[in-house]
Amino acid sequence: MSILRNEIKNNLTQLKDEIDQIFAGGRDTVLSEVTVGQVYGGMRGLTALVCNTSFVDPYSGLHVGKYTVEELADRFPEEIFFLLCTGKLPGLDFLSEFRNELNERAGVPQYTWDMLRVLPEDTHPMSMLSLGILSMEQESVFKKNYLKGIAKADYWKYTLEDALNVIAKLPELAAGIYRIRFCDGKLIERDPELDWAANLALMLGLPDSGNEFANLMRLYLVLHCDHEGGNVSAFTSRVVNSALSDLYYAISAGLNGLAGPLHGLANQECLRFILAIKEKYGDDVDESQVKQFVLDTLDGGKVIPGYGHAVLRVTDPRFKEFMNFGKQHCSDDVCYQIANKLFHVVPDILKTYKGGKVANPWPNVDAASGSLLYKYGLNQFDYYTVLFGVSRVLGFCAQNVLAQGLGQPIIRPKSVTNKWVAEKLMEN
Ligand code: FCX
Repeated sequence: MSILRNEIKNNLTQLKDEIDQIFAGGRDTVLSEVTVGQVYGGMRGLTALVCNTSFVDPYSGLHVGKYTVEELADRFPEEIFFLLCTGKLPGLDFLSEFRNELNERAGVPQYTWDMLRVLPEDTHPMSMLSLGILSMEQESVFKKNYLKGIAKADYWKYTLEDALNVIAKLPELAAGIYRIRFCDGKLIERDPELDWAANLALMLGLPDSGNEFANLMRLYLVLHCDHEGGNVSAFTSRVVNSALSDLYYAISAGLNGLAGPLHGLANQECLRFILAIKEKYGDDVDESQVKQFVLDTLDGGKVIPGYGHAVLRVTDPRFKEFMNFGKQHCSDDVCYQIANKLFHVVPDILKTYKGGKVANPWPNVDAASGSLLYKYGLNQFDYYTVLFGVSRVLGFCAQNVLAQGLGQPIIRPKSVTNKWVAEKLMEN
């Protein structure tokens, strides 16, 4: 923990220096203009936020710190959390220190399990995850200390405490939700000798769960960790935390955004899509049949899940990493093969669909991940976004710790009415 805390401190010093220099260069410099279309169009393409944990280049995809996805695919999620918070990868001594830290903080309270067990049987696992986190809110170290009175400069330290407490409990909470919702409800104990992802793999208790599945979990938790600041879940989490609502509130809120079908839920829709193709045409489905299925889906007014992106304009490098894993470990798996066939046919179809209106016809991260999870026996699609959420919490935590460390104010953009916009147009 001391390694992490010291490096966050160094990172904050550097980020503050950079901001001072930027301000000295011109606080009033215009960075971006906003059009009427953007105001009514989800603020797409409007540069109005700073996020120093990661950024998404439309053409080379996600960068965490200065590293591309390809450079990070073999790392542990714990190392990625360090990178998100500090801007650098940790040395060799970090992983064991961090494991000890998480071991001390692990353990989901009994009242959380009791609450999860009395929910209706068909409660969505994402609701369970969000509720599970929120149920622990009164444990917030930030909140307790804020009530006592703490210096603003120290907010980040207490936010980090909350972050570590949540991260330590997450694999157990997420796996427990799976066991309660889809299995016999018996929880599997964590192994303090295992890393974060391997523990999650262990506690899920899947029949095929072995080293390969633990490796898939490591990759999964690395690839979904963060996607800069403007996506629905990260932005929601940041907005909530900017009101000094503690991380439990902020994480729960971010997860609620992730649960939407245009965001994190798309991965469960992707596998459903793949299985529907398999069911209609059988295991030997060919590319022309896949193409027909895609065209029929579009004719039915539905989107092709796993394709398109608000920022990316190329094949998502995270998709490529999952497909590489599939090629290595399950190239003969039918779902993997259908995902591959979709990749061959969908982009060309979307390029001309709606007169070329689809800004990005290429696959995003969700197009591949479900088929791999399914292969290892995780066949409850409703659960997939929980895994996305476990990973994305790393990004929520890092973004909020750094924002508090930089003393960022409450977020409050100005909204206007149609009348105001119309009058503005008349003026021009
Ligand atoms: N299939 C069919 N139509 C699509 C499409 C797709 N995969 N992607 C975009 N379009 C359509 C849009 O529906 C829109 O049509 P409309 O104007 O008639 O409503 C038009 O193309 C322009 O949209 P576009 O600017 O390309 O995309 P947006 O930035 O508005 O939306 C998402 C981006 C990701 C929401 C959109 O591409 C989509 O719905 N994709 C399918 C769902 C999905 O995969 N989501 C996961 C995204 C991501 F990975 C994540 O955030 O988790």
